[in-house]
Amino acid sequence: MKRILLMAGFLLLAALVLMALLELGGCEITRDWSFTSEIPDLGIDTPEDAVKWVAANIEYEPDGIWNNWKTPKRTYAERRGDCEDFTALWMYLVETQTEYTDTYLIGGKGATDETVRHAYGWWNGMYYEPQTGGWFDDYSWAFIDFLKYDYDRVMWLCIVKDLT
Ligand SMILES: [Ca+2]
Ligand SMILES: [Ca+2]
Repeated sequence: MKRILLMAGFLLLAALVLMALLELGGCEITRDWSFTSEIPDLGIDTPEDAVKWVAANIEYEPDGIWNNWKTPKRTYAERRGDCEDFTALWMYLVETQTEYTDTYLIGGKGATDETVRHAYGWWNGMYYEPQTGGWFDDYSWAFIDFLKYDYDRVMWLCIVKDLT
């Protein structure tokens, strides 16, 4: 009898472990590994179209404790994110829906307050602010650049840092 109970206990434990693994697997499956575009054609032809589209359609939502880099498809699907998510989506739309490439994400510090950290876009000598839909040839009145990541790096960061 004791043996049977022990066996039943082991089976139950194994089942729970298996369910936990499947559950984790389920989370993995919902993540965006492929980057093949499921975002429909949004009628975007230029980086300016893309920045206007993102500003008009994505709502600002701050990250929690972690700085979570969402994949562009997820930001698109949820219609919300914060600065790096806005910028990654802008880059993705430019790179996949226009004839233009070589977009960058810029990390900036506040021009008057260095503790402020912000992400925005850059392409061909122009700064793009996807939270407001504007673009400028000089953004130093607001932010001082401190890092510049290319498209591949940003898409990779969106995979490894999309943790929720
Ligand atoms: Ca963030
Ligand atoms: Ca984020």
